[in-house]
Amino acid sequence: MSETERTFVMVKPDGVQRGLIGEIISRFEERGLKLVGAKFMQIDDDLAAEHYAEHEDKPFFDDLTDFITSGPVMAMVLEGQDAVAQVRTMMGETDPAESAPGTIRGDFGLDLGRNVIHGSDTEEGSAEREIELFFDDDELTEWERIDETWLYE
Ligand code: D4T
Repeated sequence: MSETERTFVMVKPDGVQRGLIGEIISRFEERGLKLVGAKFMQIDDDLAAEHYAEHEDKPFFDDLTDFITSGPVMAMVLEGQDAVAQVRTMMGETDPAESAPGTIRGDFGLDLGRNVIHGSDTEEGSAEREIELFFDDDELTEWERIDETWLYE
């Protein structure tokens, strides 16, 4: 069943450097997803290791953490109906080369190690864990978009 939920999304350092923050947020806003938290920040080594803990033993772990700490990121929390899965669909595949045109990675990326955006995966608890990792409760705002009655039946 469809339900309102929150997901963690981050424009990675390559997306920030390439001036894609506005374009990416626009896509989510236009789709109807509601921004409830946002933070322009630099990830330190500890946060990178924690965020990517599941990849700790992978050969690409060091490159991944070097990359994610290499420049500022735009971290945000989006809310909406099935927000986690909808954002994943809008992002495309992990590898931009395999992502369909029309998706964020399919439109703005070519290389697996520079895939522009992160969004929580659909595994139970992933989004909550990542939101807590990046945001304090008082950094998230509950509000109603004026178009909500036109977005949802
Ligand atoms: P993120 O977490 O960045 O949104 O990506 P995904 O959720 O789509 O994919 P992931 O966790 O499997 O990979 C995390 C991150 O690692 C990079 N990566 C991945 C890489 O550099 N080489 C690889 O072989 C893989 C599998 C890309 C995304």
